[in-house]
Amino acid sequence: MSSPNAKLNQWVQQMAELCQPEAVYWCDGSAAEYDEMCRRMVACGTFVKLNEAKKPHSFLCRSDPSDVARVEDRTFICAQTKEEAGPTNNWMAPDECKTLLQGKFNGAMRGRTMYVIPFSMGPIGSPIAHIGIELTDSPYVVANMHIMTRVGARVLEVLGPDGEFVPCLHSVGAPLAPGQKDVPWPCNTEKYITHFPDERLIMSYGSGYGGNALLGKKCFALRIASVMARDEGWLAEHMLILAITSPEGRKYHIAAAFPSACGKTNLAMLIPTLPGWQVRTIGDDIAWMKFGADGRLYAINPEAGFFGVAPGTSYDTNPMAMDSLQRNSIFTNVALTPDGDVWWEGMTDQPPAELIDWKYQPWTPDSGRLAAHPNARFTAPAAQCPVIDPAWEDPAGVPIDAILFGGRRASLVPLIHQSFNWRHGTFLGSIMSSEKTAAAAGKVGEVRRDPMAMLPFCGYNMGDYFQHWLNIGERSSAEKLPKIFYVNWFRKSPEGRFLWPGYGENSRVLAWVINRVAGKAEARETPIGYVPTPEAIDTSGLDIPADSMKSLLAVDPEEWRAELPLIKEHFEQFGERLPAALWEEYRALAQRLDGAAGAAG
Ligand code: O2Y
Ligand code: MN
Repeated sequence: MSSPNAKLNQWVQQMAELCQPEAVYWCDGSAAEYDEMCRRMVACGTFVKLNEAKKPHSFLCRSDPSDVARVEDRTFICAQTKEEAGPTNNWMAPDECKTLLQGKFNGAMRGRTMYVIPFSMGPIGSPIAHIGIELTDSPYVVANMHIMTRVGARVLEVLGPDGEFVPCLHSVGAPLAPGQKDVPWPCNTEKYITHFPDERLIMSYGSGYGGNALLGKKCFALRIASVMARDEGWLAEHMLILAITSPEGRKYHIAAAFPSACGKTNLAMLIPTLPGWQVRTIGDDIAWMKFGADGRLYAINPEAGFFGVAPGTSYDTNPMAMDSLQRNSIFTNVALTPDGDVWWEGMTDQPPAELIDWKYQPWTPDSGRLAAHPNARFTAPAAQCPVIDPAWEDPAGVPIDAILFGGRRASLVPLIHQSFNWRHGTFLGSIMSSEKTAAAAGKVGEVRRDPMAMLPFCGYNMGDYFQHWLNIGERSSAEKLPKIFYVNWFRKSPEGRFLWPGYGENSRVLAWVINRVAGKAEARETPIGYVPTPEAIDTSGLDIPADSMKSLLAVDPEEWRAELPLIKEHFEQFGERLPAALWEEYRALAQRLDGAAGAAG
């Protein structure tokens, strides 16, 4: 088979000549094709079919223990100059990288099939969506792309004879010699996850896992799409999208960016405890936002599934995620129960008495090691989420009313504050920070800046990215642009106790956000932005002492003044590329803090 698109056919042919697969197969996206991929993977030991009565039509997959997560140190932005990639990205000169990868991909697919996956990021044909073509030698990638994106013949129809697509070349880098027996998880010790922003091209070699291999996700939908968005005047962001309906029946939409370990998936699927409010999920990880004719920003979730972290997900923490993954799902690097179901740390209070762990070893609670890998994942169709919004596949997208930034800070940052305007909101996003948890590499409690949660995902210089955010704010009027907020669910008392209960109670904070958007909620002006008055957050039915509310919403000018040198140091890494407007915001904050300290003293 080939496509009606000559450029695509030529590229596939060239890549097949380079990679020398045994066969080339064009994916049609059908259920039969998905089943065939799974059948092949069961046959070669990559997949274990789970008990049909427990997890219908679902599979367990164990990766090679060396190939378990995104490899940021092997991820490169191959812009023309290092300056264009910026200080937060690894850079390789495009010609040097191409020459190197030419060598790696030469014969890389020998003995394997090259699968051609036409996929749409976003509802097929949506004006906000874009098309990619992934060439891969991994049936695991094909199966996961079936769930995570819209795959198949319809995509080629929309692409037509001269439509644009993002070429995504992927190989696990493990060619098979004639007669050589395959391993369940082929991969290479050398890995290259490379992006060519000028050509809008992705080449990934050596890993079969997650964001390294499912190239529609981080590589396309964030790194390459952020470059497209800069050039075309839209936003490609690492944000969940949710719909929230007020007791009066008005529907609003929120996009929110958080660094890892801040409960992003939980917020996307939140069950409000506040009576009368309803939350529905549109996306849990990525938002593409383009301006509508009315000057508002409209968002789509470019993905069709969830690639969620399994450990910690339970019927207590996220029942909607648990319901989403009960069937038609793939589980990677979790443990297997004796009755053919899956288990991971945090799923139940008591672990099962015995398991087969993610490395295929017998496991008991006394084993002294984890049964599931901390980055174990479930791949589940978004359509299976019981609270998926009816408009989640609307090709027109949903109008965004509010953008939330956030992070995990034990002190300093109040539960919620609102920016003075778009420019100040951009400043808040640019200084986003989070304290490391035990799950992250590095010292626990250390503050890491992660602007807009895009640090590993911005495909160009982040200084220019901030300027792009400022430019977006110039493209419409204040009343049509989303209002920008900053949230911190993780503030602690001096004794180290979380002050805010979190989970469903976060709906109380979302209600304040929406009431601010509607011009109905009280706030006081502080040096860092508008902070709710303690009464403005509905805590009825909650046992939160008034003192705790005061602490949650406190803004301590002295503490903030101590943060200024850290913000300055963060900004200085971008040199001349840091927009002057953000330095102005920095100085304005410093002045307001001086004023507040003066007034207090
Ligand atoms: O380890 C991986 O490859 C998965 S990374 C990932 C997956 C889903 C959502 N977000 C992320 C992320 O790293 O932000
Ligand atoms: Mn993510």
